[in-house]
Amino acid sequence: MSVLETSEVKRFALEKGADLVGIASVERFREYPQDRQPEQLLKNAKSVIVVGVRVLADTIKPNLLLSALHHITLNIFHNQIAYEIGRLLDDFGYHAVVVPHRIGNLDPDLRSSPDYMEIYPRLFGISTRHAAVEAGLGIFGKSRLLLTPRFGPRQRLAAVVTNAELTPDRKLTLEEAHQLCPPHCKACFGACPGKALTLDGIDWRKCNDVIRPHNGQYGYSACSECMLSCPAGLTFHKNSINKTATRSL
Ligand code: B12
Ligand code: SF4
Ligand code: SF4
Repeated sequence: MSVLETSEVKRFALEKGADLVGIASVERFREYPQDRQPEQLLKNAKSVIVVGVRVLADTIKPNLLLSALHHITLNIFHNQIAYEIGRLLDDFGYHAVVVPHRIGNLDPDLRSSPDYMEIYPRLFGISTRHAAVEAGLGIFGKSRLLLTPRFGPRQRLAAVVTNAELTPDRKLTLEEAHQLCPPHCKACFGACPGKALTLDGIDWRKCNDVIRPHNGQYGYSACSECMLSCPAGLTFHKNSINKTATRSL
């Protein structure tokens, strides 16, 4: 098996269109619930590669249909980038499990079931937001979205779990986390139409009550107020942190 360098994987992901790429070692998931560890997807997993593609805020603003279609477009795009990375790993003789995001709607009965919030996330094996934090791409905002220095919460994510031993990225520090989501900020709380966001975290059921009807009406979860209202990432400039994993300006 020929060796695939970490820098080559990253360059490949950026060339395929990723705006963000980061790498976590599986050791970083040791404290996670057993069923949320990468080994659940690939027994001899060593690394998790996370890719992000930017949300264009102006496109999700005008109405819910444009917003839903934009989110679907990004899901297709990051799924394809993750698949391409899986193919590259396969060419080099490694194993790869691609963790994409859904394009179509799920069964509406499942979506309305009281167990939906427990069943649905588990279908994906790992949480790509958590993986992105472990891969040094950003932090959890009070909105529970991934915030990155360049895009704030305005990106969507896919991941690849692999047995290739890649060099993990540095995680963001607490100080960097406070810069991104300052303790005094609560902008997303007031913007959320479902009143789902508080200092206690997010009430997923309240959020789902807002976005569930969008799936039937517009083809996808369309509400994005927590993304639009967040000031993080709006003042990013070239010399900001973590730029090596970011598509060049
Ligand atoms: C399920 C899901 C939802 C559910 C939420 C239900 C839920 N319980 O998570 C619903 C439908 C409500 C939802 C809503 C939205 N979602 Co969504 N969703 C997902 C999905 C598929 C899985 C998330 C997941 O695993 N949740 C389960 C767990 C991890 O949730 P948790 O509360 O964070 O974790 C708890 C426990 O599991 C445990 N735990 C978990 N890990 C660990 C680790 C340790 C160490 C410990 C001790 C404990 C622990 O502790 C936590 C606290 O109780 C991801 C894609 C993916 N594969 O990851 C997208 C994803 C998170 N969604 C996304 C988006 C954008 C949205 C929406 C804006 C809707 C839209 N227009 O697309 C809203 C935003 C809501 C918000 N403010 O976060 C993006 C987020 C991008 C970003 N910048 O962060 C993702 C990553 C999809 C993507 N393609 O990019 N989503
Ligand atoms: S997607 Fe909408 S309802 Fe859900 S947390 Fe964000 S702003 Fe609130
Ligand atoms: S709007 Fe403010 S509180 Fe909410 S995630 Fe963004 S920076 Fe944090």
